[in-house]
Amino acid sequence: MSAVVSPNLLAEVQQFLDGTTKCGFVGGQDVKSSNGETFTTSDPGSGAPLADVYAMQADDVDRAIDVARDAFKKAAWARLQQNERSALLHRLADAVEAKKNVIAQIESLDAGKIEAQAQGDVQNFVDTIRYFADLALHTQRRNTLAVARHEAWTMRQPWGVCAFIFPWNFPFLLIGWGIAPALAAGNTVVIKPAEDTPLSAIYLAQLAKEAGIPDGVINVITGTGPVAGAALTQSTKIERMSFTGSPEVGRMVGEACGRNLVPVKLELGGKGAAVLFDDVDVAQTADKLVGAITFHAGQVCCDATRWIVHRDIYDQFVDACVDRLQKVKIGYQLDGGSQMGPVVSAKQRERVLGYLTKGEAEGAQCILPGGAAEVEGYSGHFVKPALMAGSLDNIAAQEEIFGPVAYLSKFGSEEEAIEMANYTQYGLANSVWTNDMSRAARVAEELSAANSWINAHNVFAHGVPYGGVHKSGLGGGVLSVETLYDYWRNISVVRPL
Ligand code: TXE
Repeated sequence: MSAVVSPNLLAEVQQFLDGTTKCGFVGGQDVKSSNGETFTTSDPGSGAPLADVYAMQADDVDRAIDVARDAFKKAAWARLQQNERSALLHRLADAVEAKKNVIAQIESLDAGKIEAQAQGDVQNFVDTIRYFADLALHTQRRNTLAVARHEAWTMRQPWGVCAFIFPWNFPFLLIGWGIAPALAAGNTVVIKPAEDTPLSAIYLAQLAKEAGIPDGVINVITGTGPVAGAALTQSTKIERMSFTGSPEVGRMVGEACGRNLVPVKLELGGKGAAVLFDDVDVAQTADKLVGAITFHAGQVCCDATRWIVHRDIYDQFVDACVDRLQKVKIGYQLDGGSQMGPVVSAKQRERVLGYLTKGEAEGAQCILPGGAAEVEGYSGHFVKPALMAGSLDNIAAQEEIFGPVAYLSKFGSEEEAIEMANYTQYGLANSVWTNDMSRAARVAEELSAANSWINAHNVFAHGVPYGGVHKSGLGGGVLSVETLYDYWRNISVVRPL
């Protein structure tokens, strides 16, 4: 049903979009919703509808979980030799890599992401699948313990059905971060993509079948949060839950899982700080931080959204940032040359603009006022970058805005900088900027979050754990060997000799 018209559209993407109403994918088959309800996903850059998608109901979700349970129990997935399972995951990675441009364009259209950035996301998905496939292959699943006059051993076994609820900012990449360890460990998965961005998940499920992943191992249920998402979180038949999204919904997910004693991983928002000391190269630091805050229009949970700057370089830094932010080329996500695309939806744009108004009403100075942006030929949800300054008690300094908005404050001493950076309920990621490496290490370790970068922001590597604490989440994070262990349960057996 797509109404998108772009000279850059790939024929295969057009074909995918031209099909009939998009289905969920359960047990290796397309599935419609039991009551026929659908929703429409649209292109944030043009406002054009992309596809109608079936909105799964509670009974659909229940069936999908049953299918995933059957696949876990009956099908060979959990009982495959690890080398066979890892080989199949590599085939999935190969299949995704072969369709990288197609998936990236679907993602770009659905999420409003600059196409080159979406290609990076798809590559990251591929790398994540390969990382966990290899890690599982080389990780001992049985340890023998020394117990006096007894033989004892501990085995790691997959849990069963693992449920995943994903947001709209990195729809495809986050699926990879989520399901790769679960699948490598031998679990089956039920995925609920965000209603704003369901298309790359649907495409993936079909591709996984073609790559030889057994039916029922990867299932996708499309639908709304309050119906399909809630049904998934309330199920007593899932063994683990992983949620990425807002703290508000995260609390509800945690409560529902707590009632059923289902282990839960929550990856929530952030309000990261970048602390800039007076010895930094101001121009270079401004380049990097402006690049980070405008990347995917600031819809990145680990962004540095509070820039805490030494008073001696404050004015110089502000000038450098204003200059760069004004030059950012806002444009349609598939047009080469665009540096910043739209935000995901009209609702998200309202949210971003609302924080600018509320922040100003509470006394923040709007150094760059931001606001809605016009892009010729497109009626999408574009916003201009904004720069605010003032008290860290301001709503714009305390709440996650999820747009291209940075909030500036000044500090004098190192202690003051640490205190200011830690003045938040969130605890996801911060960065320290200085050429003094002892100070950098000292401050990085004092910042109250799970991740600190030095002279960089938003750098990820497979094997380096990533995840939030406090209001940013719980459950151990992603991307590391510990994540793989999360998807195995331990069984200890002891017998007398
Ligand atoms: O997120 P929601 P929204 C933050 C960001 C953003 C704000 C609101 O600040 O502006 O949240 O975004 C599903 N039971 N982040 O409203 O609602 C929903 O369908 C079960 C940060 O879009 O949390 C989607 O799949 N599931 C974040 C997913 O939850 C429910 C990324 C996320 O949607 C549900 C996204 C329910 N009752 C937003 N209600 C990050 N950490 O990166 C909704 N969902």
